Amino acid sequence: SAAQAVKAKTNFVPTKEDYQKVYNKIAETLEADDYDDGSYGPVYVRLAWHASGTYDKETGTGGSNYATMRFEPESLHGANAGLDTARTKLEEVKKLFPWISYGDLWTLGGVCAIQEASGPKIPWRPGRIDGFAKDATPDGRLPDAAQGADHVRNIFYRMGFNDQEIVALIGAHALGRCHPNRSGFDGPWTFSPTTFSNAFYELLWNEKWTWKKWSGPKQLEDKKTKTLMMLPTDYVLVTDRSFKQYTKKYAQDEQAFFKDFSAVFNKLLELGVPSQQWASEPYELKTLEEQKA
Ligand code: ZEM
Repeated sequence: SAAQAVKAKTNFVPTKEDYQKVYNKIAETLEADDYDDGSYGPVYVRLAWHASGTYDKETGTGGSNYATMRFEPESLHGANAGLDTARTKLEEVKKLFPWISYGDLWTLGGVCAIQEASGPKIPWRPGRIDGFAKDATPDGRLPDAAQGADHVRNIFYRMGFNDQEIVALIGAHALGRCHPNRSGFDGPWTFSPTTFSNAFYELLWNEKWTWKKWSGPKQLEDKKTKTLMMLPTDYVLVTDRSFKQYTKKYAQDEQAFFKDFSAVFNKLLELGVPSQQWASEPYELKTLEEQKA
């Protein structure tokens, strides 16, 4: 009966195996011939980041807990332009696993995308709950790519990160690209935008970067091929005295980057989730490749 179905649903306590099934289904949605560079991975990572990066440590507001980007006006905030593609795609997974919260689904999407793109393992745990439009934070909490080091620090210090963590987090720009119809900026950061690596830092140091001559927003291009880009906020990672020591380290040592990125991305995705809500210790979920025979 309907009542029994509801009871079965409320009594259902998902296990690690259930989350591995969700992970696997997300992984199956990543590849798409008709989208960007053939993968939804980068935009899943961006969704996980924007859902989490609204956190303010002083007030404890924001973060991935309530998945408030489902609602207006947050879904219409300029920084979130284009993230509807990721939310819509992940609905395919939500339909199969209706018991998962949106915050858990979106953050697991980011973890899955990084692991499947040959990135580090990211510990992840369930426990976020769905909230309401009233739980949303005001516009302006996410970074503005046109600004400088002070702005980057103000935004990330508000979330509780230090300079090393800021540099490690922005290395996610190894993945994906800018879209003129979303942010106004144009192009990928690396030659392999669907592979997670330390290429972002290597390119920052090894290429010569010049301001692109165009009518769009101020961005840099690599002098040699003019096919890659850097945002003004990316470039401060090699000009700022404090930031650049970490950028140098991560360019030289991919293992160090992977280790630090794993820790800081896990921290990002947990911001603002009350500790009593966590349903388990963090899991290390397996890649599709690791599950083959
Ligand atoms: Zn991004 N990011 N980001 N970022 N980002 C874009 C794309 C992606 C900044 C930013 O303004 C932009 C972090 C930090 C910062 C990703 C992950 C993470 C784009 C292009 C912009 C403009 C959007 C578009 O046009 O589609 C700024 C200013 C940042 C800090 C100062 C952090 C932290 C991230 C994760 C840990 C990813 C994966 C993308 C690529 C998205 C895609 O669709 O390909």
